[in-house]
Amino acid sequence: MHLDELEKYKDITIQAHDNPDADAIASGFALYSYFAAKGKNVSFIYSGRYKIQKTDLKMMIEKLDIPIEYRQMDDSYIKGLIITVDCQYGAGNVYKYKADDVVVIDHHQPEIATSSLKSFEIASSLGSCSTLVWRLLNDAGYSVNDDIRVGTALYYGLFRDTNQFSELYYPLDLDMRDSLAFDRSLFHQMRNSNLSLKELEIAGIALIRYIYNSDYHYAIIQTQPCDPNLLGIISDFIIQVDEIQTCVVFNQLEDGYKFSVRSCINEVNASELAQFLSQDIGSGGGHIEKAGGFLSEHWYDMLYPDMNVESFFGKRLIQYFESYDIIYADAFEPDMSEMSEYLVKRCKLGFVDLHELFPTGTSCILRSLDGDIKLVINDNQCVLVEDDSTTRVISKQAFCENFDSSMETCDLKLEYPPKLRNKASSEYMELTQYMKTCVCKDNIVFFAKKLERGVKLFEKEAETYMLGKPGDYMVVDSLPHKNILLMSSEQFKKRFNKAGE
Ligand SMILES: [Mn+2]
Repeated sequence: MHLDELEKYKDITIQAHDNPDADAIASGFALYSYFAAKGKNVSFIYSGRYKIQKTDLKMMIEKLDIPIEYRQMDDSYIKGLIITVDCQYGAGNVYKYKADDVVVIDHHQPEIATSSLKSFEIASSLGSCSTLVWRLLNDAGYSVNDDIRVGTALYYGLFRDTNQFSELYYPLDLDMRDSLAFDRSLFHQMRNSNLSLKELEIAGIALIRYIYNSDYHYAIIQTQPCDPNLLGIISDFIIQVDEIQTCVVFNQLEDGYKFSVRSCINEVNASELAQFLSQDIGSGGGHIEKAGGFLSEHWYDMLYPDMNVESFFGKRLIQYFESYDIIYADAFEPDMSEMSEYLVKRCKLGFVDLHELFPTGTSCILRSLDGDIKLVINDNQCVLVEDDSTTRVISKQAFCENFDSSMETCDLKLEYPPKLRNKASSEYMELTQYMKTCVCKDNIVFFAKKLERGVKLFEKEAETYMLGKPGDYMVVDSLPHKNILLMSSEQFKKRFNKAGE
C-alpha cells in the first residue's frame, strides 16, 4: 500500500486500539501529522472501557502535543475513511465503528478477513507498527526527521514494543532506530515513568509463583495483567538464578498472550525458542539471549480451546527440548553410508565485492534478514546473496573455489535488500546496486540426507548453532575437512541434483 492512495479522502479518522500503548499512539500520531500536512480533515481517536492512565503515555501525549481523543463506545458513524493502527478493524481489541471505508495498518498476525477492507498493510515481521508507518511515510517522500515530535514518538513506540530494544531484531526496525531524530531528554523521562507501584507488586508476586522443571532447567512465570515490558524485566532477573537456564514469562493482553524468553546457555538460542513457542499461533524472535513473542488469542482458542496457557508453554518447552540432537562439528563423524551423493545445480546467486563499497580498513555493519554482522573491509571478502535473502560473507578464495563469477548485474527480488553501513559516518550503501551474478560450480560432490529429528550444529569454537528441523537436509562436502551444512528441503532442492540423474 502507498499512502498517496488514501489522499482522495477528505475526512480521515485514525483509530488506535482500545487501551492504547506507546506504539499505537506513535503510529497514529505519525499518520495524523502526514495527513494534516496534506490539508486533510483528520482526527485521531481511541475507544474502549478505559481512558489512558499510564504516566509515560500521558507524558508522551502532553509533551509531544499528540491530539488523541477518547471516544465513547457508541454506534456513531464515521464519515470518510477510518484507519486502524497497531490493530485490525473488527478484531477483539479495537472498538468497531461503522465507516464508509476501512484501512488497516498493523504489525500483528493477520486475524481478520481482509476482503472487506479498502486497503491494508499488515507486516507481521516488524517489531512495531511505528516502523511500518515510518516506512510508509518514507515511501511517500515525507521527511520524518523534520518533526522531532514525530521522531520521538516513533522511537518510543519501537522501544516499548521490543522490550526496550532488547527483543529487537528485524533489520527495518534497526534502520529506524538508527536513523530517527528524537528528543533524548523526553525519551529518558518517559522510559523511567513506565511502571507503577502496582506493577512493582505484580513483579513481586510473580517471582514467588514460578514453575521450575529440573529435567530441562527451565522456569515459567505467569504475571497478572501488567505492562508487557515488565515481562522482560522479570525474565532478566530470574535468568540469573543458578539453576535456571531458560525461562518464559508471560501474561494475558486483550488480544492474546505476550511472552519474554531468556536463555543463558549456548544450546538454546532464545530467538529460535521464541519462534518455536509461537509457531502457528503467533510470532516470536529476538536475539541469542533475549527474545519475545506474542500468541494470538484468536488462533490459540481455535487450536487449544481446552488448554490453559501455562500448560501450553510447559508442553511446548518439553517438546522443544526433546526434539533435537546436538552435534559439535569438530567431534562429529558423519555416517556416509546413510547419505546419498548429490551435485550442485548451476543456480544463480548475487555477489558483491565489499571492497567496491568502502575502502579497506573501514569498520562496517552488514545488515540483512540474517541479522547484523560487524566487519572491517579487506580486499579478500565477498558477500553472497541468495534469492531467499540469505546473506553471508565468504573469503575470495572460497568464492573462487565454489563459484564462477560474471559481470552481469543481478536483480534478485528481496524482502529486505541488504545494506552496508559505515560505522563512523553512518553512511548506508545498498548492496543490490553493486550486485553481480555468479553461478555455482557443478563439479563438487556432496553427500546429503534428510533429517528425521531436529539438529543443532555447533561449528568449531562457535557459540551459536545452525538449526536443522525434521525434513531439512544435512549436507556434507567431499573436501577432506568435511564441511557440514544444514538447509531447508526447499533450499536443498533448489541447489542440488541427485548424482546420476
Ligand atoms: Mn505494536
